[in-house]
This record gives sequence, structure tokens and C-alpha cells, in this order.
Amino acid sequence: MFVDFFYILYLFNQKGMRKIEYGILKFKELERDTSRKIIHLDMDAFYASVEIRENPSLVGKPVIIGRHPRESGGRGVVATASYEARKYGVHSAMSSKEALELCPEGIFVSANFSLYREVSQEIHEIFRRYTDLYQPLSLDEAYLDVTQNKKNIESSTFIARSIQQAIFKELKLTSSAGVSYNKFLAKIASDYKKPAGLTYVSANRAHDFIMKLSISDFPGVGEKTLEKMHEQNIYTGKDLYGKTELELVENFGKLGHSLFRRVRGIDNSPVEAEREPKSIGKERTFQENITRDEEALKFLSYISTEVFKATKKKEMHGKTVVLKVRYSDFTTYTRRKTMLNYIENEKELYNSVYSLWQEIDRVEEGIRLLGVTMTSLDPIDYENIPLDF
Ligand code: DCP
Ligand code: MG
Repeated sequence: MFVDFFYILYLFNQKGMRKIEYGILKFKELERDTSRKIIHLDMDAFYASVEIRENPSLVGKPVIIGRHPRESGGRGVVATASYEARKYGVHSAMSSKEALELCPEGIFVSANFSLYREVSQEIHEIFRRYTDLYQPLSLDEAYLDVTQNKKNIESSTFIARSIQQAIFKELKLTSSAGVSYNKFLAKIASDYKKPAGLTYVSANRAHDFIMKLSISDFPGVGEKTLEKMHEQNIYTGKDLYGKTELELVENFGKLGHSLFRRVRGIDNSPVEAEREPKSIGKERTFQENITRDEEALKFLSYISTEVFKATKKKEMHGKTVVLKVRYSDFTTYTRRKTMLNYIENEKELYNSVYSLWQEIDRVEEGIRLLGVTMTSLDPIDYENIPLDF
């Protein structure tokens, strides 16, 4: 039986002003769930590796992703750098100017985001061979929950290795993976051996692994918190482990709560798969009411294109269109129409919006808002694209 505990803390800041903090210590949250199998996968020097793959003359060279200071007038920053460039001390977020000083032979390449997005989608396709339960954190990293997986494979390290191999074979890129029973440990593990590393932290090894971590490895410990930690002689996981929950909450607030759990190997947060939106729409309230058909149609044509582009970008399509009209007296109407086939271009979308518009009257009374939405969206995949024979 676990009992929750209510606490009140009286704190004094430097000016001697009293601050009250209160909360509930949830002992139930102190249960360590080791039943899940979580992988964190992170691509190695992602943007740089993609550029090197596209241009083999860059292999083995110090490649820096960012505009050359000569072109940017010295204002640019480094997005990332190949491991060869990192030997010179070049790293993400550093100014390009400084990078050039550290590494005069560095080859600057401007970022090509649409290419990286494409590659990212290809990586996700490989994930989906094993599970749909993956959570991208950025273009180059994601958590996967493979407790249940499409291939019924027991070993999560085997899955991680297979994914790394598929990415290498099919996309010619290397990645690093961390495997454990929660997100916190998997993420730290993926960074443990880079590039092309695979690190497994078992429930039995977790305690020793955590004790040796540097305090800056813990999520949420940024520059400021790090300073404060050092002031209190907390440098490692072991030092953190020695603190009580109240001490940590007193000094670090909410973060203290989470650190108290992390350092005990507890992180029960689930892997949250990106949910596909079921509808995408846009609307606008006008500064001056619309009173003429032509004005309304001009706007609806524009907004239809915007909505279509947005659904396409999400790789979705749908058959149902909704038109929303709000009159100057705030009465609001929605009209919807479902087509037989998926709407495949802006023109088709506008045509259905146009036919819905025919049912709208009293335009001269003034319209203050118009909106277009596509609903009941499905992901575009090869099965539901109609083929012309
Ligand atoms: N990125 C960026 N600006 C930053 C950090 C990262 O534009 N300040 C971009 C470029 C990276 C990509 O995000 O290629 C992924 O970030 P990572 O932190 O995973 O760095 P890398 O993948 O480049 O290197 P590593 O091998 O250390 O993961
Ligand atoms: Mg990376």
C-alpha cells in the first residue's frame, strides 16, 4: 500500500522574503517499471553525414554544415560538423566564424532541410517494420517502444542492431542506439558510444550506470542548474543519489522531483507516437466584413490552396470538406460535403468549397469569418492512391 504525502515548504530567498512551496510526494511513482523495452536511436552527425553521402568527394574531410562566414558576413552558426571537423573543436551552435578559425580547411556546406526531412521519413519507414509506437524528437532521433513488436522479436538489442543495419545498408548512414527499460536510460545510452554505437543498460546494471553519470547528462540540467549543482558539490549520479527528495525539491523545484526519480532509474513516461491529425483547416476573421460574392470566393480560393498544401505536407488526404461561415451577427454555419474519391489537388478542393458556397446566402449582411477544413483524413500510402488503368 502506498500513501501519498502532502508537504509544505517555507523557503527564504536572498532578500529574506518567504516563499511557500507545496505539493504531494507520490510514493506510487517510486515504483520502478522495468517491463518495457525502449530504444533511443540517434543519427551520427546527421546533416553532415547526409551531405557526405550525396557528395562522395567530401568523404574523410572536415565538413561543417552552415554558411561560410564569407557569405554570411560572419553571422552564421554551425548546425553540425562531421567527426573529422569535430577533432578541431568545431561543434553545433558555434559561430561559423569561430569554426573557420579552429578549422581553416573546413568545408562549409549550406543546410538542405527538405533533403534531411526526406531522409528522416525513410528512417521512420524502417522503424515501422518493427513498431508504429515511435516518438520522433527531431529529424534525427526517436524513441521506440518495442515491448510488443511486429516481428515478435524478444531481444530489443537485436531489434536495435537490425534497425541500425537497415539504415546503413539502405540509406548509407550510421546511427547510434541506446536500449533499456525506459526513455531516460535509453537516451543516455545512445550517446554513450558514438558513432555507430549500441549500448544496452539492463535493469540490473542501471544503478551502477547511473552512479557514474555526470550530472550534466541528466535531462533538464542546463548551464544554470549545473552551476547550482556544482555549488552543492553534486557532480555525478552518485552525488545526486545522496540527496533526499525534499532537499532536491527545495533547491530545484519540479526538476528536483524528476531528478530524484531518474537517479533511481525511474522514468515511467510512455513513448508517445505522433498522432496523425484527423482534420486540417484554416480560417480567418476579417477586419472589415465581406459583403460580396467575389471577395468571398477570392479568399476561399486562396485558403483552399493553403489547406491543401498543409494536408499534403502532413502526407494526408481526405474526402470531406467543411466550409464555415460566420455572419456579422455571429450566427455561424458549417456546410460539409463528402466526395467519392480523395481530393487530389487544390482545384478539386476549391471546386467542392465553391459548391458549398452556393448554399450560402445573405452575403450582403456581412460575413466576418470564413474557414475551410478537410476532415476524415487518411495517410497517403500506396494502397489508397487510385490507379489509372
Ligand atoms: N542541429 C542544429 N543545431 C543544433 C543542434 C543540432 O541544426 N544546435 C541539427 C544538425 C544535426 C541534427 O540537428 O545534424 C541532429 O542533432 P544532434 O544533436 O543529434 O547532432 P548530430 O546528429 O549532428 O551529431 P551526433 O553524432 O552527435 O548525434
Ligand atoms: Mg544525432
